[in-house]
Amino acid sequence: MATAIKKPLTTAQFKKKVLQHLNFTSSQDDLAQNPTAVLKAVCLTVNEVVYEKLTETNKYHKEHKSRSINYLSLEYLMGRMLSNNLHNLDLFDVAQKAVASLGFEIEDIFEEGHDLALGNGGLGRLAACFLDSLATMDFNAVGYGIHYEHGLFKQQFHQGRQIETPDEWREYGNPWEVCRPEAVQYIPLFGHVESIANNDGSVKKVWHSGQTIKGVPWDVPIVGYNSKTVNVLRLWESRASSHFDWDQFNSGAYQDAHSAQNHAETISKVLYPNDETDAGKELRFIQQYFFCACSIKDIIKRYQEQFGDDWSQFSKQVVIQLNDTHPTIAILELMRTLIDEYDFAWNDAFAMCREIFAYTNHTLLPEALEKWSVALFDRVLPRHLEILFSINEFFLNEEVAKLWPNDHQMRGRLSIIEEGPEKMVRMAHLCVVTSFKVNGVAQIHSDLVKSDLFPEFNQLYPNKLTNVTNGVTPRRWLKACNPELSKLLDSKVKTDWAKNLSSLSTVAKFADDEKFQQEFMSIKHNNKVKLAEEILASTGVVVSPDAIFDVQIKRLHEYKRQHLSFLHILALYRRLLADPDYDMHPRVYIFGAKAAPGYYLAKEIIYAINKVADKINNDDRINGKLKVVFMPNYRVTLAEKIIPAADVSEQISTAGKEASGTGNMKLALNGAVTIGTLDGANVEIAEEVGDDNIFIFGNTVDDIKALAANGYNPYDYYNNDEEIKACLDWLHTDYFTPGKPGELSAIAHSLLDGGDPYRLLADFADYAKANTALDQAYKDKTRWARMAIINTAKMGKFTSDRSIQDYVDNIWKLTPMNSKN
Ligand code: NBY
Repeated sequence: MATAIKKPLTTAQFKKKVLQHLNFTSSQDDLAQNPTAVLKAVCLTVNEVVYEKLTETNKYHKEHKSRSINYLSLEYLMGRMLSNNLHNLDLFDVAQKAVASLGFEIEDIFEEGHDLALGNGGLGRLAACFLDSLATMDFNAVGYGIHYEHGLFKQQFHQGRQIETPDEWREYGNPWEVCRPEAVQYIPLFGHVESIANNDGSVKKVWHSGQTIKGVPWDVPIVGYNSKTVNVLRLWESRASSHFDWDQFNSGAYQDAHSAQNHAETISKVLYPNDETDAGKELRFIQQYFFCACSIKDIIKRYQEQFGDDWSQFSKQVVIQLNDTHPTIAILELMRTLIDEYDFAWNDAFAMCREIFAYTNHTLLPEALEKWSVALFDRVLPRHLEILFSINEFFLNEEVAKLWPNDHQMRGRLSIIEEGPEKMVRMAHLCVVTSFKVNGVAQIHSDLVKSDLFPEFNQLYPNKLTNVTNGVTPRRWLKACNPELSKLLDSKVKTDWAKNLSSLSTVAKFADDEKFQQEFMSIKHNNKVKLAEEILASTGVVVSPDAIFDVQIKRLHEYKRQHLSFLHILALYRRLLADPDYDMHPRVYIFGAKAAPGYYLAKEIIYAINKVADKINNDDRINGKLKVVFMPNYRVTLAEKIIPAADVSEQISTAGKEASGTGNMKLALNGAVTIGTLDGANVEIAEEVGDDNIFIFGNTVDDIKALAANGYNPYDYYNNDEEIKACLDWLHTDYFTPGKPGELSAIAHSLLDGGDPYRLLADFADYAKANTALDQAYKDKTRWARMAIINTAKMGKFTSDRSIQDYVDNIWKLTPMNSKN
């Protein structure tokens, strides 16, 4: 380690502080009974170090007038914070010893912590990884988000069906966050716009709002790994602007006085649980605006504290990254503020916005591309709508018309407003028009953004569309979650691989070293033993750590094709029933996935997997060769347990549908071998590990396009493949749902009469073949060990530090702390 930061506390000092907090902050005397109190005391102890570093970080950036990146995201999937913060501050062993001397195992203390689950899936977790990298690399960054009272719902299974219960992550407080009343903001909503004529003939617009909401910021510190930085994640909570209407109260309308408060507080109450569909609900729109307005006001306030009314430095000081289109209203809010509150000319305000905003696209799925009705805009944000129209007018008349004169079709296609029975605002178009850079999240995805999603925009703005391949933080996703493997890597790699992940490539030279292979695979085995215990505890199913642990963990969605794996499991089961000696290494299929509560087929897929699992796991005829478990309540903390124990990583989306994937990176980093399609970041993973160390199968993006062009008919596969036919027919029987035939029919129906929109049947045979090859490879222990080691060794590209460096070099143009010239 080149420049290790000094350990901030000794074990004795740490223990003393923990005891002080137990005594004076929590008034706890009976320690042994109360691991929760110990957790809190440990967090408060860590906070003493964290807040001191935060103050230093702020001081440095003020003095040096550092340009800042402001990351706007409706979602942050942070998971638990303690273990990560201890690792990043190099206090892990200190805390472990201190806690042990109080009679506790540090892991048991971690188990008391709640996940901060303020996100749905990949997009929210990416934001969390990026914050970790930004702090680790000493960049001046603020994450802005919403302080949801309830994060993503908790999932239970009742007789195989998903049941959602509310997430109460801060029912008893969150030790990491601090409220910042001094930075409260007031946000206007509704009302009307008045036009006032100025003496010079121009018109001044005044927005008379109908309601004001208070935004209260909560700061969560983000601790860099072995760095000088602690940044903040600032989360906005909505409150009624005046807590109580005393006039109403005094006139006897007690209930009404409360209702305004309830209405205001509803805004930050709950995270919308849809991962790939636009909810289209008014409350969601207000959430987005509330959060954007608070964040823009805060960014301006921070700027003005340093530069006062001099706007000349604003775009040099500030860059804003929009994490998908969800925070797009921030663009309109900045325009409105500059024009209406600071008297900017329209052109100057627009030019400024075009220097400040950049947008990341995370999906090509049409149902995920956000649209809001013009009518809703008009009711909630009348002034913003006017500004939006003015941007559209400029765009169509000054830019579209120049390149495509008199082309009405083109105007209609590119317009920010979609005409139709109900006029809609295309949020992505507003983003592309106003941002200076637009990026996709893996090379193949960014290429498709250019060629299929926004080809005309790419013509109009030739250098705007670009790629930044996603990454994951190796601190959480290797160092903290897989301590044994980390130690082994420490022994072989001289530099600090957690900060320089490419240095792991040196372990590739041990890929054929018998001793190293043994050490590597015995760590995997130990991790599998631990996961097997967890599986038994959460599902009641006994699994053998000698079996292949085959993992598919991600949100449940048809395009991710959990049901392709499910269909293949049925096929394997059928082969085993036909021939109990069927040659296959025992395999445990491990699923983890939440379905959006309103997504019918996703929930049917969960049910079907659970029902088939019940049958298979209790069938003595197949000699335990096949097991299937669906672990409930998949979340960051569960991922941290599953990933180190995975042998196989299932990344089997329909080519062209998964923008990137990030679980694929985490699993490969921990030595799992991917079976996957040429989709998202799988393509780049294959490039890094080489064809011998990954199982690629299925139709490519071009093949998938050709299938559609030739008139895709799923019945062709059904009628010509006896195995497909038998498995689909099986679903209509009561074999898996005794006495209730047809309970699993929905899947078969969607694949046949539903047209198989995600082309499962077209990929089935090749998937089955790849699985056979995988099975053969696993049986050769040396070969498999080599593959697993190469996967870990070659993941250097996929650290989120590299993603952040790409953003910094190509989009944000930041300078880190202490590297000023
Ligand atoms: O973003 C995911 C992509 O599917 C995945 O391929 C990629 O690796 C990851 C990070 O770039 N997208 C995702 O997680 N999206 C959402 O969670 C999401 C949430 C809300 C809405 C849409 C998508 N929404 O419309 O409200």
